[in-house]
Amino acid sequence: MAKKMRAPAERSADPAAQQMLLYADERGIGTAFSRADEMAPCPIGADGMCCRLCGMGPCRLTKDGQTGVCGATIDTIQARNLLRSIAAGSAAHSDHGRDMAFTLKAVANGEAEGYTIRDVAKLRTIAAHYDIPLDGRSPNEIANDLADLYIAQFGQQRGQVVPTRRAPEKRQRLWADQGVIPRGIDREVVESLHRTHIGDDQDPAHILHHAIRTALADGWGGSMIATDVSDILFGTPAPLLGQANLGVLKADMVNVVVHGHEPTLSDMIVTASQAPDIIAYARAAGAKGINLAGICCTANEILMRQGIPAAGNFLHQELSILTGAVEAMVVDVQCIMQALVGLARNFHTLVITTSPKVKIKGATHVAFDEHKALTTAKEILRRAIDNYQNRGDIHIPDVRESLIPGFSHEYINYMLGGSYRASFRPLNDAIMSGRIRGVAAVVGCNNPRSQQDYLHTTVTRELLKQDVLVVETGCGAIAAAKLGLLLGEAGLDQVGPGLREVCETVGIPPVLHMGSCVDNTRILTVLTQMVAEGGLGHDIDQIPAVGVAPEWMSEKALAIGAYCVASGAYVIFGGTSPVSGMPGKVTDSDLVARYMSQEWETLYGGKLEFVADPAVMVEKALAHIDRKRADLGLPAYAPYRHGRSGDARMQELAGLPWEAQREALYGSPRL
Ligand code: SF4
Ligand code: MSK
Repeated sequence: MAKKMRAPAERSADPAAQQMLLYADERGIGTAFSRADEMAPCPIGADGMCCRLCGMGPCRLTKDGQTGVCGATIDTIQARNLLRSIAAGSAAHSDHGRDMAFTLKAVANGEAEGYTIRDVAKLRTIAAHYDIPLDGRSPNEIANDLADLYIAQFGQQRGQVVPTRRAPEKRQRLWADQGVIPRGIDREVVESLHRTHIGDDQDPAHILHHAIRTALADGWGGSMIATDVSDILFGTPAPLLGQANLGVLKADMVNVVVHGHEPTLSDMIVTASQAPDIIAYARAAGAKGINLAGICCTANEILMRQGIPAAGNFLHQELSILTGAVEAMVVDVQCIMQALVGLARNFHTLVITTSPKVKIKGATHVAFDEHKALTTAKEILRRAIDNYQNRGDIHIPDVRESLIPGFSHEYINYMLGGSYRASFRPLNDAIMSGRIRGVAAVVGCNNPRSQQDYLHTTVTRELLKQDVLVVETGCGAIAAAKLGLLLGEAGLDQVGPGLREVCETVGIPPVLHMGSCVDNTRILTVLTQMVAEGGLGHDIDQIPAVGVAPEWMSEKALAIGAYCVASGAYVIFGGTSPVSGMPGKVTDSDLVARYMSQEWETLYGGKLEFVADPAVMVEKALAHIDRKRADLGLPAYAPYRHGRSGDARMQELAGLPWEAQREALYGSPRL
């Protein structure tokens, strides 16, 4: 039977992507979208019913009561597979955090060419959490101690990974009671691999218990370390104006796209691109200069700190090369498709790998070493400039959107109260009064098996209409940016009346871009600060909040989902469930899914569910928010009570006579 190939509009909701997919089809060039159409996912693997952990298998369990050759049951296999994925995701995030900590150590000791500590205030705040002495010490001395402490968290064998101490006290006690406080980041990941080896842990509940501990080692460990150190070295983000989508590429400049996750090299490429010798070199090659753009979470890192435009999210990596206008795609770690190399052969693009951990056959490798970062960054740019003369026809879609990224938790705190009374009080008050119904984090990847960006933006738009404040990270944030939801006023006509009042009063967009996927830890910090502010309970699970990852695809997403659950959040994933177990066909295969929904809620107050339909995602999210409001004794959501102040109200009144305005505002024509 012929495979159904989707039309461009079915593959992506993004008009720039649609143009490029049409162009790819015309030229007969494959992309992740066409490969997804051509290759149906294996239903047994997709539903988590395949085990390939030993040479007696692989075992495929597709009948009731069937076991693997070793006797493993379907629920054991699903729990083991899930734990392995969470371990891999945690390892990826946390190894990124480790590298950041080593860079901080090198900077503190004057061994990292071109880097400095840009945010001394954040360094001191973070160091103070751990009682590192501050008085009379230089930033480098403090940073050296913090780097040592953070590096030690990875190999630590006993005790408590230190960032977990920043969680609400009640949550820490709960973790201690459950025995899930991570001891050391590497230890939990290694134990995950040990437990899932043939013939080890075979009690699904016990396996999932360690999934929580491993995920906590990521969220309140490796990822939090990555975010902390990135802010200390490269600056804590604050709002600025940026642009997103393929239209940020420039026809008359050398286009260099940075892709991956770590800000270390990309930040230095930004610096190198502004060096007079590099600009002169580009001009000598006939270009007007160098134009940098980002893809995926590297894009988020340099967009929110330096305003470097984002060429797109995960599924834009191939599309940017298809423009023919990219001289070099420079990648570091995670979410980099091997297909880039083959695709680039159709054009002139150099694919340059830089991490000692990531090489791709056929790509150019320029090893990045933070001790001579500026030198490496300039070498990469010179190679890109040399490649400009090889450019052929170009096809850049004239599609780009403006956005305001950079809402770190520090900035949210500041924006709500100003320099002298920075506080989460106004946010808590707005939730308590019902102006803001609740908060949703709409985060995560793209997945070519669904229409790119559609689920992200549909869920976001629907929640905004229901007065839910939305925070976003990762590729979801770029999806919202590309479709124009991250620009203050531009998005306000799409939001409910109470949320609109708050956004107008504070001067914020209704969707806050909070960074890369590693920066989901910023959301944990915001939730912790909301608890500390008071009025919304004593722990994260009491806050009217949800997390949604509508287009997830990476193992990191599963780790994020699990640490959010362990922190008390209701998390909804879209797409397919890796533990669904062929519903209706194998009746004994839903134990793990039920455990993650029901038992995790009993144990941690959070739960993880997989929901394919965006309308149901929104319905479930709102039901959860309303239940949490009721549990707190807050007034039920009643949108008609709001929207009578702010800019909208002023515009309404502007057309009325003076006395009528006074009467409407103060109940009397005279004061
Ligand atoms: Fe099959 Fe058991 Fe080996 Fe898995 S561990 S492949 S279920 S024999
Ligand atoms: S890059 S993990 S596709 S968010 Fe962080 Fe995007 Fe998901 Fe990769």
